[in-house]
Amino acid sequence: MLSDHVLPSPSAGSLFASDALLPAGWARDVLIEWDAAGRLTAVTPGSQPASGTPHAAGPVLPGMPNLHSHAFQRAFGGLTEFRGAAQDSFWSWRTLMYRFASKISPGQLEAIATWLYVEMLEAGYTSVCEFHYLHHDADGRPYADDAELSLALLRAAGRAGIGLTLLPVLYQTSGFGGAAPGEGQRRFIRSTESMLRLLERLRPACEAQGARLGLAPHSLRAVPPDALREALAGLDAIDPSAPVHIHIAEQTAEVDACLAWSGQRPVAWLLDHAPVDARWCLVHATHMDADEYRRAAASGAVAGLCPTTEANLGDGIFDFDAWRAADGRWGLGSDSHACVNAAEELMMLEYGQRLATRRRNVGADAAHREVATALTLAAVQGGAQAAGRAVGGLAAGRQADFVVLDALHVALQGLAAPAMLSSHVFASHRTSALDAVVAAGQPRVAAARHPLHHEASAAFVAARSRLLAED
Ligand code: NGQ
Ligand code: ZN
Repeated sequence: MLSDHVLPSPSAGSLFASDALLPAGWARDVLIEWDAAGRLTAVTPGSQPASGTPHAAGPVLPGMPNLHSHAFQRAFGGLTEFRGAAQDSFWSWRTLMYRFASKISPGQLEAIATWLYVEMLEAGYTSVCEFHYLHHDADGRPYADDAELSLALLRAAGRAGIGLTLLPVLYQTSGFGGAAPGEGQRRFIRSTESMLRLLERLRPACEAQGARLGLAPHSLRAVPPDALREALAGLDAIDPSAPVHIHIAEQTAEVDACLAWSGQRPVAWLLDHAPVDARWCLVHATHMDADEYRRAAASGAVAGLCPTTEANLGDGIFDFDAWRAADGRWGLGSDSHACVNAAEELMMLEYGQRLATRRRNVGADAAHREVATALTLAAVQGGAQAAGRAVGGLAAGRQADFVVLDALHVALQGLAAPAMLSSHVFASHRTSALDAVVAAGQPRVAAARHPLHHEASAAFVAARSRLLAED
């Protein structure tokens, strides 16, 4: 078990940064101030450094919201990178993942998630949307407390000190047209009614922790149309602005199956049958036609891009040019946690686009010439929208979530601030150039380490060893 690590008690604070990345771009001599609730009260460029105000060790960036996580999958990272079938695929990976998921106990989930959230903070993420579908025990029976595993995730986020959007997942079928769920899916299954009861049960616990509660219909494969409608109506009765996330069009086989079932592609079907708007996060949305790119962007929904997982699983490449031409919003998720590092996701996103288009600096835009700057600002904004929390960057009224780069790191030293961020993303080891991470105004990571680093990593390793020994 983990010891009782006590997070610092909330207090107001301030920081002077020679350079800070504000929503409109880089600014000089910025005084950042927040209150005891962890909210920014003022962000003032052109300030004088006052004595007594701490100075940042390098450029200050907005903390990155991670918009898509399946925490338990962190423990089997690296364990599917071998040839199983003659042709391994997303679907053969999923079979291995289900086998692993079938064994995890509540204590193991908590240990895995606590370490994962520590890793996230150490790698520049200050909040996370947890797309949580492991609901029941290994036999598919509800725990004595039906919210057991959801509460384990809430505790893990609370102990690590990362902001949370908890998205309990509705999962009912194994394919389009109401196909019965398989053996490997029994821990995921809930009636719509049981989901709405779970949301009611979780609401006060989330509120107490400053976490946001939303709902995640797993996919159109897993949630039939009637259940989707009823669940959304039930969610609206609880919180009409709660976030809604769904996996969609990640694999071409899903597109083909949806066409066979309905005559429509998944994103087109969803846009025609659900009230998709700015509350929604379309996770992956990899395979859309030109019309779907235009319509999905116009809906105001966020595209939840998970570049390293999409590469790891062989999903395909999102058409970033088409999405941006339509003014689409987007953010980043670490999903299966093959990689847990905000800067590395940015790098992978940009490199995927370079490989596909044979161009460079695809992510730069008219307002920001530096790719890393442009991508960071857009991903923070889209991530905040998907999270349904005020975590959209360094501005008064938002949460004090930020990252301080280490200006003395070899890859950064002597460079101008925008080039430091570029080097952090494209030319450093990407965690080594981080000095400090602050979430909700509280220092979570100092000198690149979270206080729970050793304890939580040891508990993670022990949990993984036990899981593998049961194989
Ligand atoms: C998941 N993961 O729910 O963990 C999915 C796989 C599925 C990703 N799509 C399962 N990356 O989509 O059926
Ligand atoms: Zn996912």
